[in-house]
Amino acid sequence: MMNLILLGPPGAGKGTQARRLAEKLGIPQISTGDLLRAAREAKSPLGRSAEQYMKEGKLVPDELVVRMVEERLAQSDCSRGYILDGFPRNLAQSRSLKNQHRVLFLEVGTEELVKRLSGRQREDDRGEVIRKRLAVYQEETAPLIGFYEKSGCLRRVPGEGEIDAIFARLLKAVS
Ligand code: B4P
Repeated sequence: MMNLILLGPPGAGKGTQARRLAEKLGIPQISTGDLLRAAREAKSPLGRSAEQYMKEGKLVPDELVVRMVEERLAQSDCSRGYILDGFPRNLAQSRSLKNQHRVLFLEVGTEELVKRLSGRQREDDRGEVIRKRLAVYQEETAPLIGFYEKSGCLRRVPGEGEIDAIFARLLKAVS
């Protein structure tokens, strides 16, 4: 059973690489960003609650995201493992995970992140929202690096360069 966490700043390529890893390893990709965007499109109660936070580049409240992830992980396709993409994003979320995980940290410099996000057309990829998301990452998500490093389950993977080359590094890190 392979339970993976893809950790990294906004725009690090978590989604891009998680999709490839999921296909290669035959386990589902669970992207909290994608699940929240789908809930928003469906105008479900969760989607309505999440909308304003996402628009402003803030984290959606933990209780909503944790419940959403718990429900997703309880589905049968996760029994052989899964890839968490964008979760956990703070220590409280990480404490909600019961299983052992291997953590892959995609390292990308700020300049490159801003370039990538500015080139995308998503609603939350506008100048001041990008800055907010990067600040939230530094404050809330970056402490997870030390947390997982101390427990010995984190591998650092350089996330700049060709998508194929980064994918090969990730595969090596999990093999
Ligand atoms: P996410 O959907 O997780 O957005 P992200 O961190 O920006 O994306 P990612 O790192 O996956 O980047 P991608 O591969 O797309 O979150 C969006 C929002 O949802 C958050 O701000 C928050 O409000 C909410 N949310 C999500 N999870 C939450 C949680 N757990 N708790 C609370 N709130 C939560 O790549 C970015 C771009 O770079 C793409 O255009 C891609 O094509 C490009 N790219 C990728 N790799 C590249 C490479 N090697 N070279 C050049 N470009 C590359």
